[in-house]
Amino acid sequence: MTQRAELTWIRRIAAASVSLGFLASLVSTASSETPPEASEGVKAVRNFGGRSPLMIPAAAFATTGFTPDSYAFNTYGFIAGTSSFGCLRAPVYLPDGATVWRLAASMVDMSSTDDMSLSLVRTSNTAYSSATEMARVTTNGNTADPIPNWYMDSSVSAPNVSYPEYGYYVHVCLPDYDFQVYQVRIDYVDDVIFRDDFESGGATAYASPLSISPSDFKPDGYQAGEVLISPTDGMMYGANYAGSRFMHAPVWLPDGATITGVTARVVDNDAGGGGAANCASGAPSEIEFWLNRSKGCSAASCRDEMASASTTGASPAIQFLTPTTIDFPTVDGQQYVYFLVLRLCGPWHRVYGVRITYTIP
Ligand SMILES: [Ca+2]
Ligand SMILES: [Ca+2]
Repeated sequence: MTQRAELTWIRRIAAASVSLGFLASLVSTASSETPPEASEGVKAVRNFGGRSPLMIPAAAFATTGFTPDSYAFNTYGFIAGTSSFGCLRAPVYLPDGATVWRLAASMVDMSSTDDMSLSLVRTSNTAYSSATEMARVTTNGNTADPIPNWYMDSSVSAPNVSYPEYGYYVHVCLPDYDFQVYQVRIDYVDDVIFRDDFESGGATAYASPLSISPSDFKPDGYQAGEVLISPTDGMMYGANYAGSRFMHAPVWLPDGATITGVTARVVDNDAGGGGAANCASGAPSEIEFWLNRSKGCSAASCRDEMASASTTGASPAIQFLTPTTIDFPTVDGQQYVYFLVLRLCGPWHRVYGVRITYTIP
């Protein structure tokens, strides 16, 4: 977009905002006269795990945009602070009508001078600048080793989940490299299960396959901009012919489901060895991805690699990368979070999406 075009858009937005107040009043009037059906919210909630608790993987967090280099994602499944202070958010998808009764987070605090807070926040979709902190957990650690602890808050304000009036997210600021976040757990009571035929697999929100688009993937904050998403077809690719870049994405599956397959649709036309059109010499010239699960603890036994696959050679054709085996295929949503890690480097490493098929008991 040219500078002139940008200015035109800014003027249009400014002009439009004058009438937004009027529009907002129309919207709020309309929504109060025509309450949405309860099922509408449920169908919109793709990331709902199926039953309490909702487990949010660290891979779901993204920078708020201020100081994006303030965090790094560790493939063991946690986010760690860096020397820069910065804040992260992750969306929270709960079933419509649920009542939240506890927020918990598995976090590391190795600082004697600082603590870290993580909040569950409700934001209004109709009122300007209206956010409510529903619950908050604060670390009080000062440990020499990065051992995560569970912090919990059972006094929840505004606990009733309501769509489309509100949206929900968790927010955390990492002061520095003494802090880590492993996973977030939200416990709730819900009557949705009994009215949306979840058990028979009939609910739209749970239909297999789970399709994970490139937009679900995030880089470590300090590598922001080194993997890009094409605005025309949504494909993800390396921005330059540098070394390995790791992307991560949360995987939301219903508790109790059995994973039957995982496939990434990719192009690998990078022959390696450096040169004008290949990733840096010494960098792996193959796309590789892993499906992992982790618990909110730091021991090696807390993380399992479930499946992985890698390209070979170079070809401009789209190929389907499908691991031959899947370990721990039964989704244990009571303990584990699930996430994908994907390695790519240059512009000839392209990812079009990942698809996970599963069955519901
Ligand atoms: Ca502390
Ligand atoms: Ca290759």
